[in-house]
Amino acid sequence: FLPHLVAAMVEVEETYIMIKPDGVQRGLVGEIISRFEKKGFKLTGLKLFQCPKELAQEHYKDLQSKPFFPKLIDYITSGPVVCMAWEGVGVVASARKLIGATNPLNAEPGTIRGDLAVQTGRNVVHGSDSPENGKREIALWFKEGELCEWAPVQEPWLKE
Ligand code: IDP
Ligand code: MG
Repeated sequence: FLPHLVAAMVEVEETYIMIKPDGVQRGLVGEIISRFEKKGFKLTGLKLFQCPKELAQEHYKDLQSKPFFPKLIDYITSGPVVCMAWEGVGVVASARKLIGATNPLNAEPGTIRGDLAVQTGRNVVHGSDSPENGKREIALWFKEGELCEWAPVQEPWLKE
């Protein structure tokens, strides 16, 4: 592949990142946001939010048959969460790498879960698992007018 053809194949994606109630209660909000900021992705939405049960159930509907589902819904609605939308080329997979494995004991050091958590049921952060789910989840958690389109001044220093 010629470099310009490869560049044309990479697409700007959106991902939904959420700091779960344990991350908020433990004072990890700044730490977690800074990892995505420092990486160079673009923040397009941010709010502190007390999630209603119905929204948590809709967000995690693919897991509704799992035995841990009721506890998961209790956990996600147990206190405020920080909802974020992030944008960038390859942001979905890259954010999952920054977050680390679902079970924090299996998450590599250097990842958010690897550095900051010990249990699957208290793994401090969520990240969308595909570009399609990124779009779906951002539409689920944010209302119209809550997202910002903007051009970070650092962009020429991140992208050649
Ligand atoms: P992910 O958050 O890494 O994408 P998923 O398998 O999509 O992992 O599960 C969603 C969330 O459900 C997890 O982040 C975790 O909070 C919770 N969860 C998953 N598996 C278990 C479990 O076996 N026990 C308790 N909670 C679980
Ligand atoms: Mg998942």
